[in-house]
Parts: sequence; structure tokens; C-alpha cells
Amino acid sequence: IKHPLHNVWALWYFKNDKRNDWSANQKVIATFSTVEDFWAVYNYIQSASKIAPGCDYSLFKEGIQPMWEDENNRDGGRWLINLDKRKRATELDKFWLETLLCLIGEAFDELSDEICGAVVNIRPKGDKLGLWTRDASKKDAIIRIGKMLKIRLNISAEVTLEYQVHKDNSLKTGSVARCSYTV
Ligand code: M7G
Repeated sequence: IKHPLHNVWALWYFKNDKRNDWSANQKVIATFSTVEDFWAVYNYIQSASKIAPGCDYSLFKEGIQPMWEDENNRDGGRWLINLDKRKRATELDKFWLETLLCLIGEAFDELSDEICGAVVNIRPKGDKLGLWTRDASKKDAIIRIGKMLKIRLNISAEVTLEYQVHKDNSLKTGSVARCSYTV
């Protein structure tokens, strides 16, 4: 018998195809609900560092789309990790795998319900990793999640992580998104 996960998860791939709408480029490539099936998917797909620039992977709880518009994300935000270009070769895949393991392993304990999913953006100007949470007003929970993430990813205390509210991002007009919390 396989080892069941607490949640069912969907892995999404965003292919940067300019002919389509942004949301039409988001496709589910696998869903899984056991440890064994997670590894089967993970071992089968390209690592994040090898997918084309402009593309994304996202892992979200089943039923939540990796978009600001989803009702589970509408009032939420993300802990954002910006990765210097040089880190794609050394850190990106480790960070992304550890983030996946935090999600499927319910690493945020009783705050798990606040977690929607995570996204890795592969970008020429620098890759990004985001942990998406449900309710941007839950300051204490978000700060604790951010601290746990920092520990799990082994990010040094000198590095500051920023939490961005999706509504600020989706309304942004060229200017930098406002950041609401830091750890
Ligand atoms: P990005 O891919 O998050 O980061 O956003 P990037 O700027 O480093 O490439 C790029 C663009 O994709 C945004 O300006 C939006 O036009 C679109 N986009 C990104 N997200 C996460 C969403 C979303 O959740 N919903 C919609 N409608 N568009 C999005």
C-alpha cells in the first residue's frame, strides 16, 4: 500500500506561449496523493533549472488554480524568494524540491490550511520562488510560515524575505509591488 498524503496535489506547468492568454498557458501536468506518486512525477519531469526561461512550475492543493483570481488566492499573498541568476545552477532545484516537500509533508503544521501552493518562475532576469498563502490579513500565521520556510530552506538570517499581497501585484502599474511583511 502506498503512503497517503494529507492533501491531493496538482502540479501545473506554465508554458510561455505569447499567442495565448496568460491563464490558457497554465496546464495541470499531474495530480497525486501519495508519497510514491509524488516521487514518480518528480523523477519523471525536467528539473526546474532545465525548463525554458519564461516558464513556471506550480504545485497547488487540488481545486486551487495557481492564479490570483482563484477564490482561495484572491485575498492572499506570497512569500517571495528572489534568486540571483547564478543561483539557478546551484540553489534553485534544491530550494524548489525542499518547498515541494514542505507542501506535501504539511510542514506548516496547524497553519497548513493557510497554504495554497507554491510557484517557481524561471526568468532571464532572475528566478523566483513563491509560497502562496490564503489570507494576507493573518499576520501572525504568515510570519510564522515565513520563518519556518526560511529555516527549511536554510536561508541565512541576514537575508530578508518579503511577503507580497496578490492584490498589490495584480494592480501594479509598472511600479514595484508593495511588500507587507518581512522575516
Ligand atoms: P509573473 O509571471 O508572475 O512574473 O507575472 P514576471 O513578471 O517575472 O514574468 C508576469 C505577468 O503574468 C503578470 O504581469 C500578469 O500579466 C501575468 N500573471 C501572473 N500571474 C501570477 C497572474 C495571475 O495569477 N493571474 C493573471 N490573470 N495574470 C497573471
